[in-house]
Amino acid sequence: MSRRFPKGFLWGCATAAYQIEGAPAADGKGPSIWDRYAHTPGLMANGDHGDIACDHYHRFREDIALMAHLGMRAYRFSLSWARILPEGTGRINAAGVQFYSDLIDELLAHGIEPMVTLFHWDLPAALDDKGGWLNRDSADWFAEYARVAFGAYDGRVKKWITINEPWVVSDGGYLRGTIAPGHRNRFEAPIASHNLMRAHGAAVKAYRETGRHEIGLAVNIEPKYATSATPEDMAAAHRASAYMNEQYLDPALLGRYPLPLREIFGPAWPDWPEADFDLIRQPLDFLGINYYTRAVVRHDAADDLLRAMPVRQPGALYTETNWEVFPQGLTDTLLWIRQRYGDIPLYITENGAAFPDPPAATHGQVHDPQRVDYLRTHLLALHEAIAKGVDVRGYMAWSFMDNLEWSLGYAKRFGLVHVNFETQARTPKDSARFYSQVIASHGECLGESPDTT
Ligand code: PNW
Repeated sequence: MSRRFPKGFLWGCATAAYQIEGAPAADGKGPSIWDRYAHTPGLMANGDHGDIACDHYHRFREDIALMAHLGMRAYRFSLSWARILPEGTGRINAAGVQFYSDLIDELLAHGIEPMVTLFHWDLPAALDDKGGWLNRDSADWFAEYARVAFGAYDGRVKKWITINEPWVVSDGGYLRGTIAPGHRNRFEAPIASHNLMRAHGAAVKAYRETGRHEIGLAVNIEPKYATSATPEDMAAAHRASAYMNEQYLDPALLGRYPLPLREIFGPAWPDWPEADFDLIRQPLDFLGINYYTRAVVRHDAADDLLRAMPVRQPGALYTETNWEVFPQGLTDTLLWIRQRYGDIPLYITENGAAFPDPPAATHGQVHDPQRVDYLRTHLLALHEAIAKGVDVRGYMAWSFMDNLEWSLGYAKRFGLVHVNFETQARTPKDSARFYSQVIASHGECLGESPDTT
């Protein structure tokens, strides 16, 4: 069977500002909640922080040259809101606007299409001081920032993403406290989610006033399978999916929340103004899907939010972040999206894995056979969904290079390119070379590899 991908399929890789840039106060940048969180003792693995990270702020030209050398056709990155608006609203920082302008020009000069995420978690600290995503005004703040970005870059940027993974922001940032701003409050989580979705809607609405290209939302989707066919386990899987997946896609695409959320949050579930759903549900040009893993769950009352517990799969391969490698979940996810939400153009905006790499590169090589295998099997799974008619238009590998894996620090390496964080040396791993071949052959070379799906 031919593994050729559709004509015009966009091959690329992805990063996010706080994970790679460093330079947290350069050229007038304001602090973000990640600058604060990472400098709060005890919150980050190994005391890591993003002050230097991959020093991409100063090395973006070399990084883009390397992307071009590897054959990337697209690059998904995020803007740091506080570089552009140091206080989140109001005063525009020209030097911050210029940085991304230069970055975009450099990409275009190398024939690489920019895909820009407006918000990948680094909220300006000044806005957190006003309640952050718990404040209903956050939708207006975000629309104001989005307008500045559209005004500066639309035309050169043809693919925009409003928000990356609202679930992770709400669950990690407001419910479990595992990422910034580090709250642990069941009453806050649905409010943060709701305002993130209102902000998404407000930015899309703003884009329609002036925007000339495409805008969408990026969600993390993790299909939930029941460990048995008992009604209890099936209901547990249903709740888990409503919480992680439908909580965001339903309001964005159907204009309502899935029913199980009321049961999950109980008294912490607010009554939302009906008009909010008109704002949230905006016609989208595409949807970005971040896929890493699945979960198999069983009913368990010990989990007091979802009454669903993940069950470890014997014999399965797990990554360094403890995620099961399950390529078929990508096919299932894409088919499920079409079935539940209808035909909408899709991009895989993230997919990848952390594996322990051998220490860098004495002979300029980093062998990462597990990541090569992860990529190959997931690309085959993606191809299968496309062959079944799902409209997937591109694939962005996570990540271009090793970077700050948020509170897990630098030890979890997702990069196609190895980064030595002492010397800042970049070394393409075997997976980068493999991906180059995939791109060059338009997927054809996947058919020649041992088919392990
Ligand atoms: C994504 N989950 O985060 C982010 O968009 C990236 O910035 C991050 O580096 C990457 O995945 C790898 O972790 C996620 O628990 C974090 O399901 C957590 C989950 C999913 C995605």
